[in-house]
Amino acid sequence: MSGKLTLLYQSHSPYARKVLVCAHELGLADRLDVIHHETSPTNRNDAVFAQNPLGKVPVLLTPDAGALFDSVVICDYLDRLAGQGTLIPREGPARYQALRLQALAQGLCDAGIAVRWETERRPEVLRYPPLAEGQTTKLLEAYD
Ligand SMILES: N[C@@H](CCC(=O)N[C@@H](CS)C(=O)NCC(=O)O)C(=O)O
Repeated sequence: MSGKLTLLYQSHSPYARKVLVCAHELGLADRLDVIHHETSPTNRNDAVFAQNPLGKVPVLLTPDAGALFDSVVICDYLDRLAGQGTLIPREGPARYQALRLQALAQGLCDAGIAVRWETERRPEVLRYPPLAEGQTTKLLEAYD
């Protein structure tokens, strides 16, 4: 499949970075137009919402499959585009090992962002320290 691929991206998004690493690992990075978009639940980005009703990046605009989100779907698309099942094996236990690792990475991203909201982004009076501690525990367990 040829044609342009546009990645709606945010440099501080671990999910968007994961997609870019995936593209580099698969030798597809040259095919991507990477466009930075600031977006957050408290900073609506209409251009992102136009492609993803969740208002989140990453989104990959493809010629054959429309606007793809989220990062798990995009990585699967890129892996198939590269042709070999290089990062996500097609069959057997190796497939589930890769998907489990990806789920762990997703969970690390989710917990990391939750910690950041509870420690930096949310106004101090609205923070709930036990939530930050619980999410930090998940990070530590997952990295171990
Ligand atoms: N599960 C999604 C998570 C994407 C996500 O949460 N992206 C954040 C940036 S780190 C975002 O765009 N947030 C904007 C919002 O929640 O409104 C994925 O794997 O792509």
